[in-house]
Amino acid sequence: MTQDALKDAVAAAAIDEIRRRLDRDTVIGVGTGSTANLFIDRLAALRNDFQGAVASSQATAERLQGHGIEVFELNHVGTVPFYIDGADEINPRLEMIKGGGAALTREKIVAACAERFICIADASKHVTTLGGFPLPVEVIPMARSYVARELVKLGADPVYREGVVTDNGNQILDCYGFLIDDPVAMEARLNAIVGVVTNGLFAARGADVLLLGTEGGVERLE
Ligand code: ABF
Repeated sequence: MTQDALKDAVAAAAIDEIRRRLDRDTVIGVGTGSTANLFIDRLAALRNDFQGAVASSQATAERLQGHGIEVFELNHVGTVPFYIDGADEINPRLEMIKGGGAALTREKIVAACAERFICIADASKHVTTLGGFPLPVEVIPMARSYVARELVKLGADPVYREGVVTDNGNQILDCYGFLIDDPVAMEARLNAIVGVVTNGLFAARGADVLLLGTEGGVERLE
């Protein structure tokens, strides 16, 4: 199976996971990236079964709207029962690295509001230890060099993702070479650097369910 076929299989599994729990008042959280896009495309068929969605990026909002799904501002929404999103890496404790698509801050905010985070990923994302994928850190532009120096002190090799401006008007440093043996502690440590908006570790609030696309079928880990 191709990686795209595995992504589509988990998108379909996510639809199965939520479809019986939707009602006309439900607003769901929807993530960003190619796996999330496949989920959005399948969600279109259910558009009359729920109220709408909160989007983790402008790109996702536009794709949802293109399918006739209403997009709500998070501040106007009460409970978000589900947040469905991909990941760049996920470990057996369902802690993740996210942000390869530069949408990490809004993803983390919507995830924080969600009762259940359903991660959809192909098998290549499943790792024993996080850190093979460079860890994205969103920074206030004027703090970029300062934050980079602080990241070097922590053992990383940060690289400025040139030409990328986040939906929040900020910049991204991709941290290579980090040893992430304690993701919860590392997430908090990075958040404490002045000028950091968000880092791509989703460990304090990881996923609740992982739908993992493998050659043998979709595995459900909780
Ligand atoms: C988002 O999409 C990100 O946090 C992550 O960077 C990425 C995963 O991308 P894809 O689904 O395209 O592999 O969820």
